[in-house]
Amino acid sequence: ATILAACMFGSASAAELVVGFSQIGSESGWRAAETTVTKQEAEKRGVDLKFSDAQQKQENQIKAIRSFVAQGVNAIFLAPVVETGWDDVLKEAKEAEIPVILLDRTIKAPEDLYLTAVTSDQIHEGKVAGDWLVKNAGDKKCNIVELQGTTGSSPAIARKKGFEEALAGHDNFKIVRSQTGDFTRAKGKEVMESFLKAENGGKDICALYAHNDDMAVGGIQAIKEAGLKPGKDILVVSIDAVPDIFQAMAAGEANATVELTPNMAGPAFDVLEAYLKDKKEPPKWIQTESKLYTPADDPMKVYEAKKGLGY
Ligand code: GYE
Repeated sequence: ATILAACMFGSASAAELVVGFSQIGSESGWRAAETTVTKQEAEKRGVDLKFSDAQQKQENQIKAIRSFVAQGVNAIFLAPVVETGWDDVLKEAKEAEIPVILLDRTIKAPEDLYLTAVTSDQIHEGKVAGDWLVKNAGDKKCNIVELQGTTGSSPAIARKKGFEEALAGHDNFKIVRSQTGDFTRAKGKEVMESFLKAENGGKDICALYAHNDDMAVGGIQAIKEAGLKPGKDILVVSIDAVPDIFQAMAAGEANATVELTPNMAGPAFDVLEAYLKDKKEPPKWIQTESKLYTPADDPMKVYEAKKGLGY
């Protein structure tokens, strides 16, 4: 019977789930880990994962989704690069009765166009980062420079908002420069160089807030090249908790990060399997944890532990 089934259904077994995954790209260490973990989770569960890398372009993601619909996949995972512009293509998936699960970023679209979203609370992440700074930078005047994530993406919008909420009412803190570094190390470094130049070689900057660790690592490099000490002359706070930021912490060059799990796929597959089996509707939002790490948390130990987790 096994052989017969194999003949009838090709190489995949009859029960095998086919899931299309439209990934943004590989702009950050965190995202590369998310891709690795998603592939591992699929393999562990016997899911046939069709992977598509959009090279940061929404139009490529829209094409990928259309192709998944044409192939008749059982479900689609979408990590949406920006918040808006998804309605039409998601309606097409809905008409084809293919459930869509959002991974790590949210969108502005009617809720019935996707099954659920597995994400962190990105406003909260920004708030945690800002609270850390307010508590630890003292009462002196503190000029902050901000490296934003990809323009129009939910984490860039929300992490900015949450951070500003934390600063509200603390008048000694001021964001003096804020620009996108597109979540990449190279762009983070480049933009930080321009911030340093504009702010008296960096002497007028008290802290760097980066929407992800990769940009912080690029920023740290720029600070060092400007002859200042990151982590001391300029405090560095960011988000993701990738291994490299723990190395920077161990070297005294980074001060705080907020953890984001790269395992969005695990919970996504769990609810998808339950939905396809019993039509069990998941909640619209599956929230992952956001934990603050500082140099007090034995950064080299965390670094070692992280490396097994898709990094
Ligand atoms: O923090 C960043 C990435 O969408 C929340 O995207 C995610 C962000 C993550 O490239 O590193």
